[in-house]
Amino acid sequence: MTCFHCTCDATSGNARALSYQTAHGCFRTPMFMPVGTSATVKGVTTDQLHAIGSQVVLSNTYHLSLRPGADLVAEAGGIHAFMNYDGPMLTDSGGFQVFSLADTVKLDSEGLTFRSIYDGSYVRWTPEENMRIQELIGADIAMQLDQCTPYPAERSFVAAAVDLSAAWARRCLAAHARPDQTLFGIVQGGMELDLRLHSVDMLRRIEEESVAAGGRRFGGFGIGGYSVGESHDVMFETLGTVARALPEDRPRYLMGVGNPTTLVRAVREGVDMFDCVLPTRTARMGTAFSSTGRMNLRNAKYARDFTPLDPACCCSTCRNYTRAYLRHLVKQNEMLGAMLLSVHNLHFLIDLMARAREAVLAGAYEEFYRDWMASPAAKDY
Ligand code: PRF
Ligand code: ZN
Repeated sequence: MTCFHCTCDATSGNARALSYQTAHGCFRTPMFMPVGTSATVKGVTTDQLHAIGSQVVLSNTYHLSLRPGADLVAEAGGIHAFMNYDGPMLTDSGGFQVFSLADTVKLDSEGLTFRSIYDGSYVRWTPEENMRIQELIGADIAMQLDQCTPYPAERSFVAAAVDLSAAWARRCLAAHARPDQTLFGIVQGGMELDLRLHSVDMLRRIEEESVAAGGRRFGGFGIGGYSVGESHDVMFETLGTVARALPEDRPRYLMGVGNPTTLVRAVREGVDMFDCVLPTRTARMGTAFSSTGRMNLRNAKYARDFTPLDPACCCSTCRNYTRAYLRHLVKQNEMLGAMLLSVHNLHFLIDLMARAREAVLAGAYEEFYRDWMASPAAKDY
C-alpha cells in the first residue's frame, strides 16, 4: 500500500525518529496524539490543534459507534469531514473502553457483548463487526479489537487474554479491507515478560500467514495493557524488551500513556507514539504541566501573579494570558479556563516529543534524556 509508508530518519540509542505516510498526510515520531474521544478534543478547535503542532488525533470506536453511530459518521463523509480535521486520525477499537467502562461484558469465542453506557442497550461485537465499524468511521489507522487486563491479575487470566487478543488480531487482519486505512495489531500480556513476548510472536506469525495467503500486513503495533495501575518501575521492567521485540520497521504505540517523564523514558526504550486524556483532563481540573513541574492554578499564590503561565512555553495561552487571569477563570469554573489550559497542556506534550525528535535526529537522545531527568519538571511523575 503506497499511502502507508514508514521510513526511519534516525536512531539514537534505542530511540527512533520515524516518518509515516497516511492518506491524510505524514506524521513524524516520537509523537503524542491528543485524544478526541467523541470526535472532539474537548475544548479545542481543529484550527487550534493545527496551531499547536498536533499531528494525529485519536478517536474512540466505542463512543462514536454508540453516539452518534458509525453510519451517521460515514454519511457525513467520514470522521475527517464530520469533525473538520484533515490530518491523520486513529481510532482505538474500543477493546479498552468495553472492559473499563462496562460492568457487564460477556466474552465468548466469537466476540463480546456489552451494555451501552448511554442507554443500557445490548451491543454485540465480533472482530469482523468492529472492523466494519472502524472502516465506516474512516480514520487512517484502525486498532485491532483486544482484551486489556487489569493489574494485578491472575497469570492464567492474562494468558487467556493474550490468546484471545491474538485470535482477534488474526480475524481483524483478515476482515480489514479498506485500502486507505491501515490496521495496527496490539500486544497484551500484563507485566509477565514471557506472555508479552508470546503475544509479539503470535502477531508476527499472524502477519506472516496473512502475507503468505496474499493478505495484509499490520501498519504498526500498539503496546496495550500498561498504565493500568502498576507503578512506573514495574512497567519499565518489561516495556523496553517488549518494544524492541516488535518489528523494527513500523511504529510502536504505547497506548494510554501521557505523563511527560514516562514519555521521555519510553522513547529511550524504543517507543514512538503515545496518547492520553491526561493533558486535557487535568486541564479541566485546573492543572497545568510546566517546565518547572505541575501547577495547580487554584492555588492562592497565583492570585496576583501577572506573569505568563509558563515563561518557557510559546503556546498561545502562555503568550497571551497571565497566571492570575487563568486562576480567576478556573476558580469561577469559566469554560475558557479549561480551554486555555487544554491548549497549553497539549502543546507541552507535543512540543516535548518534537524536541525529543530533534535530539534523535542530532544523535543526542541520551543528553536530552539526562537533561529532562535533571529538570524540575521530571519530579512530577
Ligand atoms: N488496548 C486498547 N486501547 C487502550 C489500551 C489497551 O490495552 C490501553 C492500556 N493502557 C489504553 N488504551 N485497545
Ligand atoms: Zn503554554
